[in-house]
Order: sequence, then C-alpha cells, then structure tokens
Amino acid sequence: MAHIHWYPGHIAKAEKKLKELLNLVDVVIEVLDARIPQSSVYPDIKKLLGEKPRLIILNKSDLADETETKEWKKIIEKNTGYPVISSCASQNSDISIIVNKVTELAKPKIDKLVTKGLLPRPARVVVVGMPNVGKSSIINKLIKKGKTKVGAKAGVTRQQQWVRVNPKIDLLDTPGIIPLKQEDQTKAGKLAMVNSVSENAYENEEVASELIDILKTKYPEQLREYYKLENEFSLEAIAKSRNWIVKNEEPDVTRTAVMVLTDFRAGRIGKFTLDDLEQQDE
Ligand SMILES: Nc1nc2c(ncn2[C@@H]2O[C@H](COP(=O)(O)OP(=O)(O)OP(=O)(O)O)[C@@H](O)[C@H]2O)c(=O)[nH]1
Ligand SMILES: [Mg+2]
Repeated sequence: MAHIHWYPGHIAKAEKKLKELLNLVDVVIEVLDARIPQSSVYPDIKKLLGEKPRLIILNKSDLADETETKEWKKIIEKNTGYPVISSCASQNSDISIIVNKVTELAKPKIDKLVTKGLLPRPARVVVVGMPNVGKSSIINKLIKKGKTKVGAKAGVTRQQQWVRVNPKIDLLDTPGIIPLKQEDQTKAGKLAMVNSVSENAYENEEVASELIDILKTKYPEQLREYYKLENEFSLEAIAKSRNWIVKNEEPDVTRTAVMVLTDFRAGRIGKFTLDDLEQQDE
C-alpha cells in the first residue's frame, strides 16, 4: 500500500479559501476525474458545498472506460441528486450542455431575486476540483465562448475576474482548488496514479505496482498486449520484457515504474476506470 501524507494545516487554509469563493456564487461546477469518479471526490464535499446547486463533471472521459463512465454518471446522479455530465478537453460539444445545466441549476435562485423585487442577474459560477482534474481547461473552454471580462466585483480579490460566458452566466476565471485530503490510502494511491498528488508525496514504484494490480484484474488483456507480457503481470515482468536490466541481472523497476505511470496517464495502455462499480461508497 502506498503511503501518502497530508498536511492538516494546508488543508484548513485551503478549505477556508474555498469557502470564501463559494460564498460568492450561486452554482458550483465540481470537476472529477472520470478514471476515478469516487476517489476524486473530496471526503468532506457535502459539508464544504452545503446546499449550493452543483453540476458534476466527469472530465478526462477520453481516458476512461466509456461503459463504466455511463454507469458512474447514473450512480452519482442518484446518490447526489445533482446532474452529472462527462466531458473531455478535446471536445467542444459539451460546452452548451454545461451552459444549459448551469442555467437550469441557477434558475430558482434568480427567480427568487425577482420575486423579492430585484432585477434578474446572471448566475454566478465557480469551477472547483482537486489538482490536475482539468479545471483550467474547462474554464478556458467556457471563456473562449464568451470573452467579455466583467471586472472585479466587491469582495473578490484582485486576482479573480468574472467573465460573462453568456447573458445568463458569469464565471470566475480562477478555479477553487479542493485540497488533497484522502485518508483512505487506496483512494489516495489512485489520486497519485492519475497525477493529482505531488510527486514528493509517494514512491513511483509503490504506486505503479498498485496500478498494475488494478489493471491485471480489470483489464488484463490490454496490459498483456501493450507490454508484450505472458502470464506474469508486474514491474519486474515489464522490465524484463523491455530488456531493462541493471547490474546483477536485476530488472530496472525504477525506470519501469516511471514508464508505466506515464503510459497510463497518457492513455496509451487503454481507456481505464480504476474505481470499482462493485465497491461503491454509500
Ligand atoms: N486527456 C485529457 N487531458 C486533459 C483533459 N482535461 C485536461 N487535461 C490535461 O490535464 C492536465 C491538467 O489540466 P488543467 O486544466 O490544467 O487541470 P487543473 O485542474 O486546472 O489543474 P491544476 O490547476 O494543476 O489544479 C493538462 O495537461 C491538460 O492538458 C481531458 O479531458 N482529457
Ligand atoms: Mg489549473
């Protein structure tokens, strides 16, 4: 089991910053990694986001198991009551879906303003998610469509800008970063596999070995095919198949671990979902 450490001080600070952002918005776009739809959820997300309407995006769907993404979408919709869509950076067709869902989610709030005698205004939206899930890519996609900078509103730090995506949506141009906290070490290991964890916090060999263990159970044929393996699935077997041998005839597992993680993250071995549909959180 990989050992990944979190720093409580950093987490408290990040949570505070995130809460300040959340106070400014009507709707939250929560970005998850489609390869780990369960492990990329922040353990305290409900407490953090409260009752704020949420659109959940399973991003990097181009790297995930398509059939499983569809299943996870249904499961998360059922469990949270919020709409879930899958998306990936190379696809622009999901922009209009995101825009429509966000507008729908914000409608009750905007209608309420109107009943109170206020003028309707665009919905205020922020994109949040753990490191590296694709927050900036999604913001850029949405902004490219709109372009008009709206300027800082009161209470927003100077670094943040509202961008009018369309007449009904103002988006914060910087994301809310959900800190990495995952006491469940199996989930933490998966966050490392998808590159959401700082490299200093884990050992490549441990994380790559765990990845191989998951792939040999779920996707053995693709693993066998890609690395030209026979019946042994391990860092050693992959090193041997590449003829990566160091002194004393030892397989070079250090180099192999880096390669396996890189290949997986680029989707070269296949489109894989690492979380298990059979092992769902309640
Ligand atoms: N294959 C694939 N890569 C993606 C996708 N979205 C983002 N990426 C890549 O993933 C990396 C991280 O994307 P960002 O948009 O910077 O993610 P982020 O959440 O803003 O990351 P941080 O700011 O570091 O927390 C970049 O190399 C992107 O090119 C996607 O849908 N598919
Ligand atoms: Mg970013």
